[in-house]
Amino acid sequence: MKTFHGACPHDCPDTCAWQVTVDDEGRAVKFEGNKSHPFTQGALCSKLKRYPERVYSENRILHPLRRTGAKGAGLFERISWDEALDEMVARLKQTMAEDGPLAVMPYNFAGTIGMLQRYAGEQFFARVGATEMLGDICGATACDAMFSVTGAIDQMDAEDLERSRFIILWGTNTAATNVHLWSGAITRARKAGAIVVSIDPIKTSTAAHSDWHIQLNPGSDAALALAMMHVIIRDGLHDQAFIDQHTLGFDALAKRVKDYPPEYAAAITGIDAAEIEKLARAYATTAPAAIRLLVGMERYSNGHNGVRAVACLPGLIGAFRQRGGGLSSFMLMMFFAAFDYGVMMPPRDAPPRARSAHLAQLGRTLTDPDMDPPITWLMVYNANPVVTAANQNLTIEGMQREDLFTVVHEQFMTDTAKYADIILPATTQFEHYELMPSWGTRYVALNEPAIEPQGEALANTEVFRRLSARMGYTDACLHRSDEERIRLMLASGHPYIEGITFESLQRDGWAALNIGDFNPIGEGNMPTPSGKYEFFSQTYADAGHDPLPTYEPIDAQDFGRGHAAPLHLVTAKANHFLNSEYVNLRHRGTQNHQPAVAISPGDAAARNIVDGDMVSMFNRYGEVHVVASVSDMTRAGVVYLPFNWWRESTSNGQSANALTPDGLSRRQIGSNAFDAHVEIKKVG
Ligand SMILES: Nc1nc2c(c(=O)[nH]1)N[C@H]1C(S)=C(S)[C@@H](COP(=O)(O)OP(=O)(O)OC[C@H]3O[C@@H](n4cnc5c(=O)[nH]c(N)nc54)[C@H](O)[C@@H]3O)O[C@H]1N2
Ligand SMILES: Nc1nc2c(c(=O)[nH]1)N[C@H]1C(S)=C(S)[C@@H](COP(=O)(O)OP(=O)(O)OC[C@H]3O[C@@H](n4cnc5c(=O)[nH]c(N)nc54)[C@H](O)[C@@H]3O)O[C@H]1N2
Ligand code: SF4
Ligand SMILES: [Mo]
Repeated sequence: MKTFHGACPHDCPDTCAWQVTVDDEGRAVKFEGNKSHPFTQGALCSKLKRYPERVYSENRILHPLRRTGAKGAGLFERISWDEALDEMVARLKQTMAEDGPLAVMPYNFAGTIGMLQRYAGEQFFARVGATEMLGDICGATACDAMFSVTGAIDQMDAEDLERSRFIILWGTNTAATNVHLWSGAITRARKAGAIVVSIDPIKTSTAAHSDWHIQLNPGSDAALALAMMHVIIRDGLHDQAFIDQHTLGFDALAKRVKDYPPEYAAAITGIDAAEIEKLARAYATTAPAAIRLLVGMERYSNGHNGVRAVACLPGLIGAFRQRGGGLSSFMLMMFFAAFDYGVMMPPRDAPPRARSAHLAQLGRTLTDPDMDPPITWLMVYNANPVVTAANQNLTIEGMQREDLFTVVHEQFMTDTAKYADIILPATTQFEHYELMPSWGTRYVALNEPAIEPQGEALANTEVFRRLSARMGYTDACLHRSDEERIRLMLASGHPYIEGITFESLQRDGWAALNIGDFNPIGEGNMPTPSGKYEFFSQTYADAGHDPLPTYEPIDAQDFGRGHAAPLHLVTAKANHFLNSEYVNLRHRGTQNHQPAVAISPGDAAARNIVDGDMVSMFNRYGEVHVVASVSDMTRAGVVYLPFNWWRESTSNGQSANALTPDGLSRRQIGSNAFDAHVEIKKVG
């Protein structure tokens, strides 16, 4: 028996550390959370408790495969790694020679957020000179908006929420998406008397278990925040000393918020003016007060406005002065600072990429007639865009192109893998090395391979080493071993990781970054252009946006059938799945076995829909057939369908992203705008 340290690879803020015990035959026989890890304390979430089932699933892809049927039909034959790599490289060379390297594109996202496997292909595709995938479908808009106000993304250690006495979970479903923060710091704060408020159009498990649920209209957060600022300034509840010393643009902000009396915001948000007043006063008079936000709010064409307005609130009341007060969100930058990410990134002197495409718009990129050259060689890894990218039907139209050669590196036969010409088998976290940063905690973890790769599975890093060798690329950075890369990333010399070595991580499994009493902007010195907390942003003004926080309505959707679609669709995460992962591993009876759309009793009655009816949700982008769940989970005019489900889960083979447009936030840099409206009718 031997025990190995590891950590969860998923795009989840908790980054739990674990231990795997392997028997003499090399099989993982015991799997548990690492009890010494301060954030996880040995408890894995319900999804990950079943990770060994994922590793040993009979549905794993264990050998390279070549397509034998139509694209999407899921018919494949087994081939060898040599055949697979030869074919990929022959096609790659041909594409580069005939159409140029820009016809080549990677699509890589959040299947693992480890530093090795996530960034494994960056240097290779830079060497090819491929079209670059830019943007993000997770957090870019929110980060940009917070940045424009405070100059920082990491502004509070999430664990300091324990010290808060008023916690607003603003568009984040903490109990489901950030389970250890909920069961840890937030629960401890509540025991000490903290009030927890959830601001969410959906009565999520978080909202249902909070002290106060503000169930506003989707995309109306900026109006709510501006009205709160109206009340705070009107009633003199702002922190004038903090404002005078540390902020920029207060007078302009005070003038702006005069336009947002609570009555006006009530009409936009659907929240009573009296409730807005009460919220504003409670927030401004209970210290320390913290706002926590992740991605819920950013998902609209006006998402940047929402996050920007919300990010102004803590500056107005000087919430950062005290630990436990301020704005808690992604803790990203400390990791980028601490580790030498250059080990995984293209060399600084690499020629600039001549073309980029937005990650959130795969379908558009693959079908755009103006793409010259069009993408004809695509490699998808760490991602399942047929399920997770907006405008599913357009993604499929693109993936179906006969002149497109597609490679998918996967653990399972996903909806995306079915469109591949070649499928490569990928290892799981039990089978490869990984250095796991965390975007929700101060902890880093080492993941050691505990078992041999299953079947012929290979790690992402190994695939790119082999591709590099076959392409004749001799650059040293393309051929480093995983262990060598981890050691180099740890050799940055940054004070955050002083004393953290490969050996110390091997011994303990995890380490805390040396960030001390983390309160980087509590004493001012905001890393903004002005050095102040910017209620007024010249950066926004220069980019043609309103420099002050403002509310703009989200895009009305051209419904394409002669009338405006009346129902707003929210597509967020589901408790039992991690993005599209685990949907294929669900057990009957142990979790939601089929997708359901949550609809309010009034909206259902108006359409003659009763609970349990099979309904069609539709708009100009697609149509999804699911069961209706009539409840008070959503307010009138809003429906909710988790985005995680695969196509096979619905009776007509389309899932939530068949209904989402592939627009971007009006800020242009940043994430998707899922401004989606639908109509619903009974089927059958
Ligand atoms: N169980 C589980 N955990 C996960 C994931 C998962 O799939 N499942 N995914 C992981 C990933 S990749 C991420 S990025 C994080 C994200 O973590 P969260 O940001 O917490 O996740 P979401 O569920 O996308 O969105 C949060 C909430 O925003 C609400 N919301 C939607 N529109 C609005 C709006 O206009 N205003 C407001 N105020 N709220 C709105 C949604 O109803 C939802 O409850 O979770 C991670 N953790
Ligand atoms: N409508 C709507 N759409 C959304 C969202 C939403 O809230 N609403 N949320 C968005 C968000 S926040 C995110 S982060 C994205 C996530 O979108 P994706 O990045 O596509 O995430 P996953 O669904 O987790 O798919 C990752 C795939 O990578 C595979 N994988 C895991 N580990 C490895 C590995 O080591 N190597 C290889 N080669 N493959 C591996 C998994 O088997 C899985 O199929 O979805 C976004 N899409
Ligand atoms: S998905 Fe999140 S909560 Fe679950 S084990 Fe992984 S890091 Fe922990
Ligand atoms: Mo995400």
